[in-house]
Amino acid sequence: MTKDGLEKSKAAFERAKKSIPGGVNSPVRAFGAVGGTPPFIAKGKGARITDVDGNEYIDYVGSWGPLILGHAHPQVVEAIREAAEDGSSFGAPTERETLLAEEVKDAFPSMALVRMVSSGTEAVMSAVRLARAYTGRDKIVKFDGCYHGHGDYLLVQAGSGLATAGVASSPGVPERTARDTISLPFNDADAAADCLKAQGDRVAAVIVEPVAGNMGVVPPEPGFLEALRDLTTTHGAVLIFDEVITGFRIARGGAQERYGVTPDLTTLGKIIGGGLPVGCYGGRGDIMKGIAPVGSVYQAGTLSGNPVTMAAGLATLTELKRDGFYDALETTAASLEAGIVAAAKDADAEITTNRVGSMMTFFARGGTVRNYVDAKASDAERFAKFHAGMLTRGVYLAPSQFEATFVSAAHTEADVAATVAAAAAVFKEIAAAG
Ligand code: KE4
Repeated sequence: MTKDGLEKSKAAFERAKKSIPGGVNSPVRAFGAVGGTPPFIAKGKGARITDVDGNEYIDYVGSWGPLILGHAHPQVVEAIREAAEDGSSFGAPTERETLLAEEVKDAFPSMALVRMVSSGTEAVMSAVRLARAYTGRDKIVKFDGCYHGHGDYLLVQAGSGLATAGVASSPGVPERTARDTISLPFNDADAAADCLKAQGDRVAAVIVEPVAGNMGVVPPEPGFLEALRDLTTTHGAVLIFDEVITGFRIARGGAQERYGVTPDLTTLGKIIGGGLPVGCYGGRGDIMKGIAPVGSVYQAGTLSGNPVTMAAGLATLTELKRDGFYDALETTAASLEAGIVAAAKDADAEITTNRVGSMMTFFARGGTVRNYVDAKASDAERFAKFHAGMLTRGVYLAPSQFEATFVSAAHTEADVAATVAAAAAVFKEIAAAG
């Protein structure tokens, strides 16, 4: 490492800022929440990434979820090469799109019909438009701390009163758009019941991350998802599971397999593209038939179903079907959680850990974290110190308290041991600094 090991990244960051807002193509990458210079990554292999200064890190971001197999998996690289040599895009139907759609349907039986798009945002925007067309209603119910991409009507946070119209969470989103979105506390089935009782006949859809990943990992409490299922059925609203993170992550069939609750529509992304740009939405045939060209709900995309992306996704999903894949992932993830928890205890560092399968979050606070209010009560400064300490010890964590730590099939017990040792040192360092 050079002086502070990031000289080339610093130069790269300054240069990038001259051409790209904030020097990044997605805000969280700028390390705003944790400070310091974001390492510019040169390459990745398996569970490790290397920055432009030659520093190597054990990677727990995994491109924010897609890389469940780790970086540059041989099968995925070969599939991309082979597909690319036949042409990168045609804007015409190809058989690989059907093959990936069939793989998705096999894992998600609730998805009778599937439409591929190029991002999770696009998948969610399309699913919401479809739900509004299907019901003839305008209102959308979401949950505080859940993120569903940057579509206007989902960049909305809770309004002043519970179940009242939401307020835009970004400039540029018209208030009249935000007014149709209601944001309720996650894990609050009573609030959802009250909301739908009062205005259920105007609600087109309830959309939820069935396991929240965007306020940090927050699992659904027993009965919460079941309550949303019952309420949406009773009031004729469409239940949308946003499984962009959880799909193929916490089980091959995502949260709906793990918790046994079946939504009307599902959105996917990330893992199904094997690291290439992708999104997809699908669900009940009677709803999906509303989509053009069968129905009149318009949605389109130049690179939707891109053959190279489909090839990367197919190679990835094929690996996930290997016997014992998720059992092995669970073993590694459980080992990491136990090690970090023990290290924190040893150093009298107060943390709360939420984990579902190979996605987890270590909150810089004690007690329980069951919703966004709890998550926001974490000690942001202590998290930032932990993040920085881990980075200098070669462990690359998400640069935000409100994200997930992802374990991949490429992480080894040795990686876990090295990570836990780094955490033990950082917890002690923070404690000693007072
Ligand atoms: P994309 O448009 O970024 O592909 O997907 C949007 C999206 C939709 N739904 C859920 C549950 C999501 O988590 C996301 C995107 N996730 C974030 C990180 N939590 C992407 C990282 C980023 O914004 O840079």
